[in-house]
Amino acid sequence: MTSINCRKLLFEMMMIRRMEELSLELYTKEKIRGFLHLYVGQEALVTGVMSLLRKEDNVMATYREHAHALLKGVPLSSIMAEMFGKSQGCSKGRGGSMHLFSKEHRFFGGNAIVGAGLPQAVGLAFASLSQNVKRNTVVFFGEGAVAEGIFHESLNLASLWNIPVIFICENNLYAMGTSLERSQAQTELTKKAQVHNVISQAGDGMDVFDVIEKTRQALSYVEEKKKPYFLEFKTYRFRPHSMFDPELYRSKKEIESWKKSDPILKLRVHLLDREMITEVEIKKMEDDIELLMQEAVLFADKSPLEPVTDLEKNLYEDVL
Ligand SMILES: Cc1ncc(C[n+]2csc(CCOP(=O)(O)OP(=O)(O)O)c2C)c(N)n1
Repeated sequence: MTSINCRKLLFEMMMIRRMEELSLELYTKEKIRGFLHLYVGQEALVTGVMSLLRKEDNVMATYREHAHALLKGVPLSSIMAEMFGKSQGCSKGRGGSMHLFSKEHRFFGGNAIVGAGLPQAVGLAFASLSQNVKRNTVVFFGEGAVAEGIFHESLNLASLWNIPVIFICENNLYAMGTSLERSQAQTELTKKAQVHNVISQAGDGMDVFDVIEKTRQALSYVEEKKKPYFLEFKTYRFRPHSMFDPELYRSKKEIESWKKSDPILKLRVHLLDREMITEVEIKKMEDDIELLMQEAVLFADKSPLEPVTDLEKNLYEDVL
């Protein structure tokens, strides 16, 4: 693990956590409206994967995607402005929290439709192949999407046509209020990929080092064999599904027990124990993050709303 920049990982995970908690605060102040899904608890997953991706790679995610956009390089200020519904948002204020998008950063959404990113990722990877452009395509989705037909259609086609996509299932155990066991007869999700002859592996999404290790293996396989790969990372969201969720489907005890595996806490302890960082340095990181957050909020606040006369603009765009 020598080549891993652990301090950067910690900084990014702490930044995601703060961005999400701040978004919640801004939601209660009615600065952010509409839907809002937080990634609190799942930070190690996206951070580990994205630490291995390059600028030119394609990434797609779900509506729980603020962190994915951020680590793909979309500026925090334009993410915040998007959540505020402002014209300087990365989707020009038209998408909100669930529809972050940036062609420039090759972050292709953000999508409210469960499973919608999968076939689009297959298409993007196919386009890269056809254009002979060397880039990876990675799509993140929840275990809820694995129950859908579109999951099977996407994996089947990618396998049949040798399309190199990395499918990453963020298995946080619940699709809204429905647990995996209540909705799926086969809960070993890697088996669902295997029926399409897609090589698959499961990992610990609460452990950033395990995520990196498994993703590294997936990347080298996909790059060498030009075939798809399925990764399932088990994780847990510490917050409700969205802003409207009384959480009747899980107990406080269960949530508290998962919090013992808090990925940020784990990484902090790992680094402190090995004297790879000090408490003072961590505090400095927190202060730096706070500054970045305040700057982004200021930017979003000042950003104008789109004038109504622009309503017919930007309906179509050439993304490739
Ligand atoms: C095609 C479709 N069906 C149903 C919904 C309603 N819905 C929104 S979120 C969600 C749960 C999805 O859970 P999962 O895929 O596990 O992702 P998570 O929210 O846990 O990250 C559902 C069913 C939807 N948005 N799209």
